[in-house]
Amino acid sequence: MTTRCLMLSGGVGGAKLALGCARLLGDKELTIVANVGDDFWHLGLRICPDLDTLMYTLSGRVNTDSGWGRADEGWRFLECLAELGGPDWFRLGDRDLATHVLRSQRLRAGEPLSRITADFCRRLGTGQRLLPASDDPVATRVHGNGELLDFQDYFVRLRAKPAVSAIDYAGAENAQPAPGLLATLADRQLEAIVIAPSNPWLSIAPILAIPGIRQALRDSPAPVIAVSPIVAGRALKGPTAKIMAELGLEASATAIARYYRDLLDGFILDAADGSLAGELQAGGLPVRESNTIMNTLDDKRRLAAECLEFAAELRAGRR
Ligand code: FO1
Repeated sequence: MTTRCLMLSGGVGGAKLALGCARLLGDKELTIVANVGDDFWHLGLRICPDLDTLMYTLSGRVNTDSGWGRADEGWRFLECLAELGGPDWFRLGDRDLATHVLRSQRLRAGEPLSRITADFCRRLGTGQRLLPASDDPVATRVHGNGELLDFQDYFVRLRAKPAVSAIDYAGAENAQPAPGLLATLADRQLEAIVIAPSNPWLSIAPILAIPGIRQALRDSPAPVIAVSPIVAGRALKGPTAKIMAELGLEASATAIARYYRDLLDGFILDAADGSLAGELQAGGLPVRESNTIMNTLDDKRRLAAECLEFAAELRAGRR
């Protein structure tokens, strides 16, 4: 299969579909745009979880149990940190630490995140193009329990327990899309844009909040397809369903499709939600049913292939 594809991704679910796509397509055909709203400074280090999850997943180095961090990890640094009274709630492994130390040093020396990421990917043997959504800082912040919480404080330290009343993306309004991103979206050879089954509010919205990206998605010659992260009212992973309820939304694939509606040319929902397809289609949104649970590499490849086939059908329908 040859298809030029761009994927918007955040977190573990996004990285799984990105791996499926990477296994189907040639390196040069796939661009993955990673959420940077989870990025933060911790212990003097710049941590970029979604970029690293993608980089480790695509290069075969990810810890497949947690879905983040490196496989075969050691925790001596964290043990010693705790011994000295340091913050050990965010688990930085010994191997993973090398990424954060070197990235932080290079950022401090003035190199842009996109260039550092491209260099790390090349050295780890990842041929796909992995782009941070922006080289500028964007910080997802959660308003919960009357407090304004930094994303990792909310997500990891407080285990996503506080009820969310609002979410903002600090810095997004002044951030520029990463170099080359808008040009890729405008490229007439781009054939598919896939919004991965990541959390729309925590992973995808910080990308869409960067001026120019939403419009470029709308104007792109390629069809935009989203894969629902909600199956039968539950999140594939993480607190998506909980957050939807807290924001006053029904936790359903329909609500996800409505959230992205102004961007979408097609929507993939799980076969378990097949009964919801009719209403969406009646509203003018082409829908495809699939098995969206990605446990094995075959699952990831199959779902990726369905996204690309669906995009091809939508392109053919436009001609
Ligand atoms: N997620 C956790 O739930 N607990 C952790 O201690 C943790 C550490 C961590 C270290 C490096 C890294 O790249 C990711 C890490 N994550 C951790 C995942 C991170 O919180 C991600 O932002 C989420 O998975 C959401 O995408």
